[in-house]
Amino acid sequence: MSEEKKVNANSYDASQIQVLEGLEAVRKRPGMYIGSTGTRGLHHLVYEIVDNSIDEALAGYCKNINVVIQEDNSILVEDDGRGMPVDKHPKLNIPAVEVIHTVLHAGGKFGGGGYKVSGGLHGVGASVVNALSTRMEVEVKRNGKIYKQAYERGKTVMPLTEIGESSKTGSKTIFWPDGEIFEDLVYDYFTLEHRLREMAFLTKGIKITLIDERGEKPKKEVFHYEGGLKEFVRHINKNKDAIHDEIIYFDTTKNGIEVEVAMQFTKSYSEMMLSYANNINTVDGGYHLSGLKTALTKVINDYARKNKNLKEKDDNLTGEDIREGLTSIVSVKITNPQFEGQTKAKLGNAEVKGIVDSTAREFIGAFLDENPAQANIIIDKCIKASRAREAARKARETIRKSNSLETTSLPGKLADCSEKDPSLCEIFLVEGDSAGGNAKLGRDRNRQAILPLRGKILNVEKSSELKILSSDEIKNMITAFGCGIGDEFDISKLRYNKIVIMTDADVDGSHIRALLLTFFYRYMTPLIEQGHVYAAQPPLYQTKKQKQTYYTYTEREQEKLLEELSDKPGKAEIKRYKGLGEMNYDQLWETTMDYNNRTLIQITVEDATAADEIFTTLMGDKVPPRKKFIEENAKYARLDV
Ligand code: 0RA
Repeated sequence: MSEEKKVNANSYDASQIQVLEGLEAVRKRPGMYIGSTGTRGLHHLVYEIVDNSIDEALAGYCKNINVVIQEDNSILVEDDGRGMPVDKHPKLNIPAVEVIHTVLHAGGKFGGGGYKVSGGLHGVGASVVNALSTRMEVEVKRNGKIYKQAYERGKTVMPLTEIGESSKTGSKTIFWPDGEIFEDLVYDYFTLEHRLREMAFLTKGIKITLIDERGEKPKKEVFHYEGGLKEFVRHINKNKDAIHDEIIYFDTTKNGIEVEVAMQFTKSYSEMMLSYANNINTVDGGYHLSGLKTALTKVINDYARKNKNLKEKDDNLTGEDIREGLTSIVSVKITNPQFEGQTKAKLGNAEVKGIVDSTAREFIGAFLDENPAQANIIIDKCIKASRAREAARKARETIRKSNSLETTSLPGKLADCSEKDPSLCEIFLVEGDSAGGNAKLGRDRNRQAILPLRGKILNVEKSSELKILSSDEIKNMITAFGCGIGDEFDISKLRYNKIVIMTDADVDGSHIRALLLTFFYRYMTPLIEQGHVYAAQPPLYQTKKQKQTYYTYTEREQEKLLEELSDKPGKAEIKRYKGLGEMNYDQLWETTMDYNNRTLIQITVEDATAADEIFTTLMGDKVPPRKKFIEENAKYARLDV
């Protein structure tokens, strides 16, 4: 046995065995560490590694991070930080870089200094990524040298070795996710692009380069924002109409807590408030977000009173009135973040509220005082929103009264089902009267209701609540579902367990679907959150050969089918469906509605930013981006949400 192996053998003491057991635990229950073994978990591996480089940037040592999706779907992450430490860990007697990659929860235990502010949803570190990869290679440039180490499924297979010299410093990691763990090993460029861009917005000045080496033409994008959140708000608002030019912005530190805020008001009717704690998107908000809301409501009302936009007799503007059309982002960095709630996506540090509140009051107040013209435009919008909300409240009241007066007043166009237990019922929202007619004939009358929708439904992104409430198509849906709308929405009254959107598999169909989803997302949020909304998948092709009929739902399925059928004699008759209306009622039932054969896609709101981005790209005030989006995405058979 070589000298080196002996040393390794000696260090295989109790603590080493614990190490291996630790990583074994990760492989046994990967979901506990990275959330899932699906696509999300697969992408999470990248964020874990990039987070470590972001930490090095936050500590002030790293300016550039490169992320490469390599041809074989392995991932390379490289930074120009100090390089991971290579000195021996005093107790474990192995190099620090090896500890980082083989000991669970070793992150941040070395060297002291600086605090770990970054971190993915789980913040589990490089050792978990290592455990879930068939192979991982790490290179460190430090002390004038280049070191390398390699691991397989978490176990060290190459001791730390000097492989060259360099005057630079930095760290490079390559990993190959394990097919025994993950259901799918293919990385999605747009998912990585989205998260890396977000990370760059949140880390002012960092330059993150994403390269995709798969495919014939390598793709490359650089995310570099000196303006931080200010540029993030501009990015989100690029397809909205802002009502003032300058973005309200500040970045300050108080009591060791860094607070960065950016906001801009737009003509949109919805609000978009993002919040982050240590670069983690706190989708359920928390004390940073409530601090900002409190400050904003107070500052705007104070200003409106001081400037007599609000008279003495007038009520204060509500937070909702003020936030209509607002895009805002708050990001805090704190030493001991407490993440609460079921999804650990709510910031629970109470001390943050007062700090965000006081800093935001000071800065937003100063902005209004220094920019009276912009301030007036903003206050004016808030007052208009307040009046519109009052009018909408009255309209809602009228709808509610008319509903309760005649409880049987279901819309005339609705073909309801006979079953009374909502958990067994479904409603199909069908594009067009002819497809609606076929769906009525083909359905299971007992459990399936049909509501035909005529043409385009109202674009809720561009319409006031009052206008929305006076649209017939929308009123029909509200009455059919039975839950009301907006703040008064009551999911316990839902009359159907599944709401199935059934549109043509073309651009118009996906537009109508997007309009419906926008409406549900804005006004009936729990419907989507609780998974009641589905999209039907009508077939793209019907293929007949030798008296057999086949239906396929994607281009790829059709290609496969034709390949399989090519062995058989005879000619295949192929029909491409342009719309639901081309199918007979029995075909519609068989391919799209029959519980046993159909595929329904459940709609979830996985990422509010991405959804809003798509909704506003599709629905926003400016037309050209929308056209471009539809053209780019029309070729994908999948849902564009
Ligand atoms: C010096 C000391 C510490 C970490 C690093 C450098 C470092 C780690 C990584 C991970 C990816 N890139 C990196 N670049 C530098 C230890 C700091 C601590 O544990 O608090």
